Amino acid sequence: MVKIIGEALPNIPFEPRPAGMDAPVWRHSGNPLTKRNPVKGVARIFNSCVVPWEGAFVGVFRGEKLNGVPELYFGRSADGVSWDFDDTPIDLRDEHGVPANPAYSYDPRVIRVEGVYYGVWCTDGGGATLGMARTTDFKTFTRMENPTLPFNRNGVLFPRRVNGMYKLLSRPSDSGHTPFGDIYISESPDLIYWGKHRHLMGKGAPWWQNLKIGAGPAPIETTEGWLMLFHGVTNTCNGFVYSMGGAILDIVDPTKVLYRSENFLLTPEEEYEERGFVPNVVFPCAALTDADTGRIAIYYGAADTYVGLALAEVDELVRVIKETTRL
Ligand code: BMA
Repeated sequence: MVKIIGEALPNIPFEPRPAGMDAPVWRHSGNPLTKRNPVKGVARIFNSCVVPWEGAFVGVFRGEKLNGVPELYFGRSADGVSWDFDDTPIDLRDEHGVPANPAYSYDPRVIRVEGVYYGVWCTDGGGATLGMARTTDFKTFTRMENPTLPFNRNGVLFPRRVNGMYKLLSRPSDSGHTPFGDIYISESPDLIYWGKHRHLMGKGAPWWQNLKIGAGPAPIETTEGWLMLFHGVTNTCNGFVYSMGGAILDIVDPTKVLYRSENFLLTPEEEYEERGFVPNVVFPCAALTDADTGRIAIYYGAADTYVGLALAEVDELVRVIKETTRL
């Protein structure tokens, strides 16, 4: 039986798999969790990140304003399903309290490492690159050094140091809609200086991920290794299609990919995933886990318009990834 190594989260938002369905990942009945125009001045909220906080949940959300520019908005929820959002973007400050708000911000990933919550997101650094900030109270957010040069996206920190080093997944890209992309892994002793960059995983042969891939939620520590959910993209005559896949990385040396699912685990099938600002997108960014039950709740962006919630159980998810592995 595969187990999650981590904390219990008895109030994880979860529903059992619908009767008659055999896929390893299913959707929450409350989907989509957000509607269009969710906040005054914000047209769409999607590709967002949720963490447990003081018995409830908070999140950092990608909010696309009426001028089309994305910014990060703070949200809170008692149950992880119904959300209240601030109506102004998060105000980032530097170490001296001076405003440090970039021109745009999107696709945040937030994870707690040793008691501090770190956010990594895509932002302007003279071109699209990764930004990083930290908070311990979700009231003040301190901007840190950008961990990468342009062009880079899909930055994801591991939830703990491995062999004493912080680990970061990223996806070098270009200044546009990037018709290529593999996942890399880097390490740092201090979250400032990054090195030992390694190619982790290339785009896959199976067609759903044959254009590019990018990391999703922070890797989940399990008894079989790091469970890494990611997005894979294919191109069609009508544009890109984004699906979710899964891989398992070695727990001691996460530069080693042990297993990788040949098949997608989630692909656009519901109307809110197939129709929206960008059709045919499921884009996972966060996962809540309950170590006691093995339950996993995956927050994903749907059609660049809504927040969706997908559910899974670790034992079955890892079994399916292993059984369908094609490296
Ligand atoms: C990617 C990113 C994501 C977005 C996706 C689909 O390149 O920009 O934010 O969800 O495209 O449009």
